Amino acid sequence: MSETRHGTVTLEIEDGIGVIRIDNPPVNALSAEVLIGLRSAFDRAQAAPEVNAVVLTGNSQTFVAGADVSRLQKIADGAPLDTPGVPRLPELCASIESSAKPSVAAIDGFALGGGLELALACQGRVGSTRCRVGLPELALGLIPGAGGTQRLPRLTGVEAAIELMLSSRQAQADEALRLGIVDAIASSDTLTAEACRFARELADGRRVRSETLARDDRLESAAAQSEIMARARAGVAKKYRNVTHPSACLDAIEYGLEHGGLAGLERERELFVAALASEPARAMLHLFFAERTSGKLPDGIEAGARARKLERIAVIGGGTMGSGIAAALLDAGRTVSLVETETERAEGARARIEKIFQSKVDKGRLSAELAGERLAALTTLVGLEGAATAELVIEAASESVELKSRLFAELARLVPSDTWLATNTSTIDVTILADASGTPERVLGLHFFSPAHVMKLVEVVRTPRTDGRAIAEAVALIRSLKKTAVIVGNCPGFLVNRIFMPYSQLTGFLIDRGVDPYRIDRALVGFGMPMGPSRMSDLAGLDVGVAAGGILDAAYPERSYRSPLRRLLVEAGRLGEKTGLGHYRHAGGRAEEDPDLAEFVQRARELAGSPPALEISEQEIQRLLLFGVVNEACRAVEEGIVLRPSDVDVAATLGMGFPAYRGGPLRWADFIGAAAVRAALSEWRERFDAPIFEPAAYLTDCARAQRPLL
Ligand code: 3H9
Repeated sequence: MSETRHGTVTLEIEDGIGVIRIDNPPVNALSAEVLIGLRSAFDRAQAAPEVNAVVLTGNSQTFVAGADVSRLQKIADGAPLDTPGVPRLPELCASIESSAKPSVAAIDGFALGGGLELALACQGRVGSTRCRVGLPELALGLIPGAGGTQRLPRLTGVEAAIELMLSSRQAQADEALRLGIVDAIASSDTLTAEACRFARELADGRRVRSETLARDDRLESAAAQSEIMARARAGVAKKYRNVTHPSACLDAIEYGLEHGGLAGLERERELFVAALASEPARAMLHLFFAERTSGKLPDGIEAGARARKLERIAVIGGGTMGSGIAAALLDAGRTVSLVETETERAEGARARIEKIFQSKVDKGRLSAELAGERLAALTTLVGLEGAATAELVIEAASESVELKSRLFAELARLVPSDTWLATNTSTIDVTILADASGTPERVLGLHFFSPAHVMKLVEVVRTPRTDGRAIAEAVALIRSLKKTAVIVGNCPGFLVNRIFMPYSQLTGFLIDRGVDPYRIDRALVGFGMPMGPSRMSDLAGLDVGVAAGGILDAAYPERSYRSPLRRLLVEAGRLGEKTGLGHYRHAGGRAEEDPDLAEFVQRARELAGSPPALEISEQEIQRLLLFGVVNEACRAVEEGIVLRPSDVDVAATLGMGFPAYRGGPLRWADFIGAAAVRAALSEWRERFDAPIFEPAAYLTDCARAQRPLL
């Protein structure tokens, strides 16, 4: 056996096979060094007379997770597309595909994006039972750029390829085999040997060699293809707003079907380069790293060896939130005791949790067997004693300071001294509960968003006295639930509710100035929010919103604005979806505009002192509301509520549905420019004589120094 090293890539030659192994932790991304190493190892294998075929593989963790995203981010921000001396991935794929000696990819772990594209260019693919393959480029605002749009459809058929690319999802081994992405499956232990056998069979003609790009055996008929494309285009037009990369992906696929794979590769390249230079790609690449940074612990907190894996967790209160939290914990294999005040309520909570699991089974996301196992780890009981052996207690009782304070005092006496006590409050000052417990170092906030088993964001709230280990262990727990933790300081509204406070206040501000609430909603949906502010208020419940708004107004009185509208609606019993009437009329899951709302709006305007009506464009509506969010986010940054500005963007996209293709409030504001945002706020501050528009110091500093907010 001979071995040569090419940076992070090695070439081992044994029994006629050249095994090229990529080892670039953590995820084997295709960095410049890997690309150079691959080119050099591949050329050497092709040139070596003793090599008959090549096996391309990764390390024990992963095959290749794709192009180096940090490099893509630099290009998106203006760096040159190519680096002298570094091979381009599409060209590397082309030479693998057309080389005289066949190549087989041995895929263990992830083959994503450019990683899968490398494998698709090989003449065969063997996956391990733990392989996961996918083309997630669309989730980064891109399209596959190294042949994915051409080669994948030729292996799986157009329909399956489109579904995989548009969803950005990963397929596991059995599905990859069924779809034709891999030709065979082996265990991780035997993977390389199996791939070598496969490669030998190709080399000596026992297996027919076929280039992916030349294949058409899996492609649907021309008529079926045009039907599939038309359906996909209609779906894309319906689902995506303000972005063009999903339809660019379809363009590349269609071009290749019409003009052949080689022409398709060229078209793909042009569209990939255009997507990479676009604002959505810059925004989504920013979020990719922001999300991975958000759970990083602040200086002074050791994440290391002492962090326990929290296994036994008690949830106090089995309402919608408590049940959702319990379901998320059970789903990640934790043991949960759910504590209620009465047997009937405990049974209600169990039924809610069972329903969540049943729906996963019905949708095919979980086997009935595993759902049964997960539910077997749930105990529902009456009385706080049920929390006595927990390592973490998450309190999700009703939003009452008295009730929660009493619970924290009792829990602190009951549970072992190293049990953390977390509250899921969204409005109560965590230090009050910390003081009530008598052991403030054990107390933190874990603010899940509703529905808790679905929403990805959890705000981990630390008070000045929370033990760093509590934060470290809670963050590790949240990550294990496949959720994203953002560590925030304790303040009214924490992060998301606080920065979106002006969003709802300024909606009222515009309504009081004669702007139609439905028009405001449409403008914000046009911007990319999942729903407008009035529709959202109906969903959350107007009574809940008025109560929470009251707390925030009291906490930040110097810059608060409240229209009387929501209070009037609550007084009339119009509480939103739950009563069938709010800003909208709700029936059968649909929300319809209600002509009767005009009367309430009229009264609200009178109560607000009948301010003059405002002429305002759709873009100004969006900016007025969302610059308010940016401004409050700047305050959160300057007060140290977040550890880093990019945490704001992560929280706003995951917690409020701020469109990812705009990168979050601060990235979006940076696209516009801090100075322009500040100038608009100052102008409104003066024109309306309204303190709610007063620019934050951080915004002013960045604007003056011509510095980005991020
Ligand atoms: C592409 O391929 C374009 C081509 O079509 C065309 C090219 C011409 N690059 O997520 P984790 C880092 S587009 C650089 O926490 P996990 C990540 O930042 C690409 N770095 O791990 C983190 O660093 P740190 C298409 C990357 O186990 C560390 O690795 N591919 C990359 O939860 C661990 O990451 C994708 O979109 C990368 N490609 O999940 C796949 N990937 O420790 C992107 C990760 O310093 N990656 N890092 O914070 C993933 O989806 C997940 O990382 C993966 C592992 C599922 C692989």
